[in-house]
This record gives sequence, C-alpha cells and structure tokens, in this order.
Amino acid sequence: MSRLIIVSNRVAPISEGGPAAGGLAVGVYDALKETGGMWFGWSGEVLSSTPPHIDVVERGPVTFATIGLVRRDYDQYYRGFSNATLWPAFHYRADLIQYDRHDFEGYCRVNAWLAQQLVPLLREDDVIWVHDYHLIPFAQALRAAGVKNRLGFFLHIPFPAPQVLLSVPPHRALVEALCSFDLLGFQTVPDLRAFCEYVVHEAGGQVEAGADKAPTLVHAFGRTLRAQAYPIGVYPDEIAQLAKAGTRGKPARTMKATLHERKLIMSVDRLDYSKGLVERFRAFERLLDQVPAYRNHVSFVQIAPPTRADMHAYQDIRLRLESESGRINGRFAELDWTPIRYIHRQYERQVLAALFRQSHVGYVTPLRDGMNLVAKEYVSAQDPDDPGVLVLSRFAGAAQELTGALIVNPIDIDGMADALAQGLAMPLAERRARYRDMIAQLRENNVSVWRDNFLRDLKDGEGTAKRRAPR
Ligand code: ADQ
Repeated sequence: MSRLIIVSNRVAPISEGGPAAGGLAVGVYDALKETGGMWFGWSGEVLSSTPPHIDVVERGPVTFATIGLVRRDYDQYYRGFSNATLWPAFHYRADLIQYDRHDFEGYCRVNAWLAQQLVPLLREDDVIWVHDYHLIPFAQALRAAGVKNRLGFFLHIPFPAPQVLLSVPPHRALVEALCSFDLLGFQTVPDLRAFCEYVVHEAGGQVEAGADKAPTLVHAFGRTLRAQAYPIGVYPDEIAQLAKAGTRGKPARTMKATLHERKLIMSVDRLDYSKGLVERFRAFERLLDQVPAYRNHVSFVQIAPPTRADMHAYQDIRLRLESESGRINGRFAELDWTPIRYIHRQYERQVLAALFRQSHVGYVTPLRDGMNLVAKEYVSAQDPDDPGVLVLSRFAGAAQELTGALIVNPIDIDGMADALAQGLAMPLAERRARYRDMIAQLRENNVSVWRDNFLRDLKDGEGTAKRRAPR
C-alpha cells in the first residue's frame, strides 16, 4: 500500500489519542494511521528572523512534519494573498478583496519553498493529498522540482462563479496551477460546475462529464486531469455519543439551569464575515419584534471564537457584532433574561455537542460556506426521540445534502425570522421525520466515505493525467 502524504496549511495539533479537533482532522488522521504516512504543513509559528527548519515528530505509523514561517512570508502568503484576497473572493465578497502583487509573489514563493522542504522526505510511490486555498500552486511547485507522484487537491471553501473569480487579478495563473494536480475535489456540484465553467469559458479548455459518478475529465493548459464533488462529512454516531455523555457534564447542566425552561437557539462559528452573524442577530431581533410571546421565552446562544484577529476585516466584523448584540440586548433584555448570549470562547467538542442536543433550533446561516460542519454536527448530536430543528442557509454546501432542514436565504431577515418561529413551534412528528431524513444522509456519507472516495479516485486515475501537447 502506498504511503499517504497530507499537506495542509496547518497541521492539526495531535495529542496521544489523536487529533484534538474534529471533522477533517479526525478523518485524515484515521487514513494516515491505516496506510502510514506523513502530515506536512506550517507549525503556526511566526519567526522573527532565523531560517525555519522542519520539526519531525513520529507517532506510530504517522509522521508529523511542521515548519515555521518568517514574518514576511506570514504577511504575504497567509494574511495577504490567502486571507485578504482568496478568502473574500471565494466567498463572493468582491467588496472585501484586497490585492497586492507582492503578496501574490510571496504566496507563490512560500508554496515553492514549502514544496522544496517536502521533496527530500518523499518516496517514489507516495500519494500526495494537498488541502485548501493556501496551497493552490503546490502541485506546480512539486512538478517543477521533478516530482512525478499522484497529486490530489481538495478545496474546503466554495469555488466562485467565473465572474467573481475574475476579480482576482492572477485568476488565470491560479486555475492553471490547479490544473497541475491529477485530481481536484470540491465540496459540492455547484462548485465543480463553477470550476468547469471557468475552464471552458475563460481558459478555452474542455470538460467531459464522467459516466456513472466518475469524475469529470478536464483538458486545460495542456494537461488532462479529473475533478469531482466530494462533500465532506462527520462521524455522526460518534458525535451522538459525545452529545449524550456531555449532557451529564457541568457546562450542559449549567446551561439547562440558567435557561429556566426557555427554548434555546444555538449557533457556533468561527468569527468570520462569511458566516452571516449580523444578519442572523437581526433576524432573531425580528422574531422578538414580531412574536412578543417569545420575549423572555427563548434564548439565543452564539459561540464565536475570534480568528484572524490581526486583519482589519475581522476587527470590523467583531465590532459590528458587539454593537448589534449590545443593541438588541439593550432593547429587549429584562432583569432575569439576556436575549443573546454572545460568547468568544473555544469549547471542547463534547460540550458543543451537548449544547446542540439541548437546543430546540440549530441556527446555521452563513452568507457562503464550502460545507459547514457545524450544521452536520448539530443534526448528529440530536436526541432521535426529541430532535431539534436545523435552520440552514441555502449558501452553505451542507444545504445540498441536508434537505430536511428549514432552508433560508440569509439576506432575507423576515424569511429567517419566520423559519425560527416555524422551528420553535414545529410538532414532534415533523421534527422526527426531518431528523431521520438528515441523519440517514449523514451516516451514508460520513467522513470516511469522503476520504475513501477521494483517495480511490486519486489512485484509480493512474495514467489519466498524461501530458498532452501544448495548445
Ligand atoms: P470552517 O470555516 O472552520 O471550515 P466549519 O465547517 O463549520 O467551518 O468547521 C468549524 C469546526 O470548528 C467545526 O467542527 C466546529 O465544531 C468547530 N468549532 C467552531 N467553533 C468552535 C468553538 N467555539 N469551540 C470549539 N470548536 C469550534 C472550513 C470551511 C467549511 C468546511 C470545513 C471543512 O470554511 O465550509 O465545512 O472547512 O471542509
């Protein structure tokens, strides 16, 4: 069996028992344990001057190889092109895109440098799986260094419609770089379709739909590669176990005691402008406006730990949310009731799962999201006998699969308030039917299925990515 090499911007922190975080980290770590292999990426450290060196840690069959970044590289590759250009563009926020040619050069330079660090650690038959928007040029850099291994790429965030991608000045270079991989994975069919549209209409390439769920063949920039949608999943049964156990823990008991029989609406996100938090707060306010009976009878808990706090756009959204939650609470709060509990903390997975299980509505309304694992975790954590209702944005990748949710448009504040009211009042039989539909989907397409399908197609494609004569 060939070794698996995972390359991602950040390597999940690993404790003795495996990764601390959920979803991707757990799914990928399991695969690494099975085949043996390596996880390579940035350590998260920003160094002032000394040239970084690779830190290699062995844990049984899995090697973790991490490396720091010097300040300039961090600024250009991570804060700059990845998070000030690609992140807003790929989340359809053309208004927030910042572009600096030097940052793009830094982005390419860091990709090339990381690739050079990896090359000496590679073996001939390793299969290499690269993750996410920070590393789009990685295959091109490895190819330039003579690497012939199978190379796959999975994009965790949306792939934007061509008209939006065109706002990123080096859009063509990016898509050409993507075409150096052998297999491209997207979260959803609309993302795959957007990529194919770019290839055909902007790059003069061709696409051939694969027969019977096989990946699409893409001919572009003198190469043939394959592309497919692989929606990432969770382990629903494990989350259900965690949730059940967690309800006996102190945080869940405290929450229950402080609710005093009120209904609970729960949201958990990284604090990011793509997550639609301002619209979400306003829709909750609209609910309290329109249905006075809910005042003092429902609490909304928003957990949102800040991320990328050294970037303006993130400082901005944080200020707006503080102001909105303060305004709404000031307007409706009573001596014994705070309508919105807005919390900036990380919680253990078990605590989150238990809070999901205790809540009546899971309120997941991003403006754009590649998938959104919180939506899947929310459904997984429910009590099958008395499940809560998921209110889900149509712009989360998860909405393609979780059709048992109340699907909303996060721009439509009235529509979201209506969905909250519908969710809070939904009869048990309907809640159970919707839950059964969604949990079956989550079991069928769990995170192992996601990973195995991707790796099967990456390995199966041996030979498809032969070089074609340049156009
Ligand atoms: P994210 O944008 O980070 O991921 P999401 O898919 O929701 O979004 O994953 C967040 C994860 O962090 C979830 O597992 C969640 O439970 C956890 N988390 C969030 N807040 C937390 C808190 N306060 N404490 C502890 N844990 C917390 C990117 C893409 C998504 C895509 C994923 C995976 O933006 O669209 O679904 O990758 O591909």
